[in-house]
Amino acid sequence: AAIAEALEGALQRDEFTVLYQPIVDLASGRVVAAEALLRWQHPLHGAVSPATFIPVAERSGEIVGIGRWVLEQAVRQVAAWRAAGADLSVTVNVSPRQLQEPHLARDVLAVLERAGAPAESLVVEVTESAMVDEAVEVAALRRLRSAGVRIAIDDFGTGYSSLQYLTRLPVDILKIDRSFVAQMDGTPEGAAIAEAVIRLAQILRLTTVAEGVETEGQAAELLALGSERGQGYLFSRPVPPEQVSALVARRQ
Ligand code: G
Ligand code: G
Ligand code: NA
Ligand code: MN
Repeated sequence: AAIAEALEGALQRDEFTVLYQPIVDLASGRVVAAEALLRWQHPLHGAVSPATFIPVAERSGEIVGIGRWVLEQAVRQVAAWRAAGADLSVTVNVSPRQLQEPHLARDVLAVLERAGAPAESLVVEVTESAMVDEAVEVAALRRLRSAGVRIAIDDFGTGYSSLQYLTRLPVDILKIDRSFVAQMDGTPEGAAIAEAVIRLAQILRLTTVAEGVETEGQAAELLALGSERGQGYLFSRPVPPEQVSALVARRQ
């Protein structure tokens, strides 16, 4: 209840910021994208994790306004990176509540147009466990995708009906949940799930992003298994946008 009250007006009081976690091409080490991750600094509660406040904002409906703000920030940021010569895309987490907004796809495309960013520079990330799989949500994703926005399934493999989602949702990217990456230990058993997801993605012609990559060993094993992309503390924590530019410059 304290969180719900503190959330009211947090956007207007300018308490949110967006950090970006680089996503790298595992073969070359180059930064190819960045995931926008929301941060909330409350004057009394201090830093509150999105894992805590996003579910609250979902229930109150405030996620719609907050999510829209994140999207605008991220799209303007990717336009700025591209104008500065960095060929990056940006990934934005979108909650089911947002997908149920009647004009979401139209609004997203308007934001892209105003910022002068191509639809191809945006990836919308949805969490399978949170998807209600309602016709409305699937229709919103289809509209976005037909305009050129790519769709990623976050935390793939942790939901109760992952494989079913693949047949129903328009998808471009599977993000391998970090729990499966953490299990990789150089043995076939440890890598079994990551390997199975990568194979599945290859057959379906989807891109994989391995999350939570923390060691060189994991990065090498993922690359050997055929995962194109990785994200995790090995490469970078979530950082302010200037630091993403610095990482891009360093790896070129
Ligand atoms: O940034 P961190 O790893 O603490 O994120 C915790 C959780 O919050 C993750 O599941 C992440 O996807 C989610 N999250 C972070 N930023 C956003 C956002 O802008 N919108 C939504 N819906 N979820 C977010
Ligand atoms: O649910 P989602 O996958 O979007 O969660 C992203 C969260 O994972 C963020 O809170 C981010 O800070 C965290 N994260 C990002 N990289 C790593 C990593 O390499 N290891 C661990 N343990 N957490 C990570
Ligand atoms: Na995410
Ligand atoms: Mn994720």
